[in-house]
Amino acid sequence: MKTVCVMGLGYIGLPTASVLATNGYKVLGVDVGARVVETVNLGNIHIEEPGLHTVVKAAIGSGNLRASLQPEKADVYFIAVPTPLTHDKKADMHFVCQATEQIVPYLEEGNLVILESTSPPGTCRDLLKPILEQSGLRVGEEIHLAHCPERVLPGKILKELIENDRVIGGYDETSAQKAREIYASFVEGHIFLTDVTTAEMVKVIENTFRDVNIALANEIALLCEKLGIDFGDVARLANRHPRVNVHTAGPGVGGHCISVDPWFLVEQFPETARIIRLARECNDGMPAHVTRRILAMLEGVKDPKAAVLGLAFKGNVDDMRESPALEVIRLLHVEGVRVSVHDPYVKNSPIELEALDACFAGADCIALLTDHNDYKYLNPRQVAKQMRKTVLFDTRNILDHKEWCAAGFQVKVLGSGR
Ligand code: SAJ
Repeated sequence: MKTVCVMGLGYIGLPTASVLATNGYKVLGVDVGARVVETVNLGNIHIEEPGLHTVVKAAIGSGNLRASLQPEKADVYFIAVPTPLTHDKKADMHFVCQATEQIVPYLEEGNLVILESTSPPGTCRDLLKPILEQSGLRVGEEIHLAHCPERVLPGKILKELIENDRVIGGYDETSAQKAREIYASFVEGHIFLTDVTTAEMVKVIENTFRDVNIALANEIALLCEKLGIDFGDVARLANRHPRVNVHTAGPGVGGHCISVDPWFLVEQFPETARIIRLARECNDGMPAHVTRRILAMLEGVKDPKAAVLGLAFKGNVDDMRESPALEVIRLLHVEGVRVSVHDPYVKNSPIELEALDACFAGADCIALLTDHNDYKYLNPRQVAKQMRKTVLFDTRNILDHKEWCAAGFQVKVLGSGR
């Protein structure tokens, strides 16, 4: 098992392909984007992720990693393509199907196919197996199939790829054992073997668990606003209990995972997955709440302008997929507010981004929507000079509010009724 083909060179596929290549495997990375293939072949990266450029450069330099638009024969195939939602909140499996269909002509007896993409429980058994068997080879007999869901946190991908425990679901025992062999070459965490459907459910549940907990935090934040108290104090003090872990409230849940995966269960089991649906709706409602609070701050202002800090879905990453900031900006536009947006990380944004000075110039309020570290180093006195009205709305509760108050700002915090 020495040659590997990784389908998809995104946030998961590219780090996985590079780490495999630096661990002695001959790896071909396949992507549908010609620009992605070209960039990787030059040893460069098309996504922002700490440490990734160094590993890709080393992998390409060693000759063990190449990128191409087409797959080739290999011992092991990884499928690491997106599983987004359709507009009606159903799992869109067409990238997974396409990537699987693409490898069918190259399959040979003894090959192993590993699905890394987060997928609805039942995907390997009901969707992948029939496609793979178009090769004439039987899954579980002549070819092997496993699900090993990725678990890495954007911003810490390389560390977590190596250090996190992994769950491997095998279509059968041999598939699981073969998949373990390849992961054991670079994973330092524990590796747990189970069946494919359990592994699929484990992954979806991990993200659902987080979504439900964030929804609870957001609901508590709304209650605190009504009570005229501070969510930050409530969460900090409640978390002194040994079995309580209130999560962080914020403007909503973004990214390609947590805001997506719980819907897979709602789609499959609409009658049963009730808490899961409610949590999704609660988190999806946060941008509208944030917008209402911004509008209240701008009430009475003629031709108001809001300075939005952060477009990415969370701090210190360039990823704006499903970012709550996008929805807040859209809603503010609908209400006739002029919006000026800054983000130090995001590239190729469909929304025009501005430099900090242009963003603050003549603004009537600042809405901090993403917890990028850069924003902690802003000088509130300098910022105040540029603005028309000095109001700050910190939806992530990350700034030094005393300092901003001292610079003349009226400071509002999400989850605080004070
Ligand atoms: N967020 C909150 N409050 C919190 C935690 C997060 O509002 O207490 C928000 C963030 O601002 C962000 C969103 O939730 O908008 C999601 O961010 P995240 O850091 O929780 O997670 P992701 O989407 O970057 O990565 C998650 C991780 N899953 C879990 O922690 C269970 C990661 O391990 C997965 O590999 C990844 O999803 C994935 O690809 O599935």
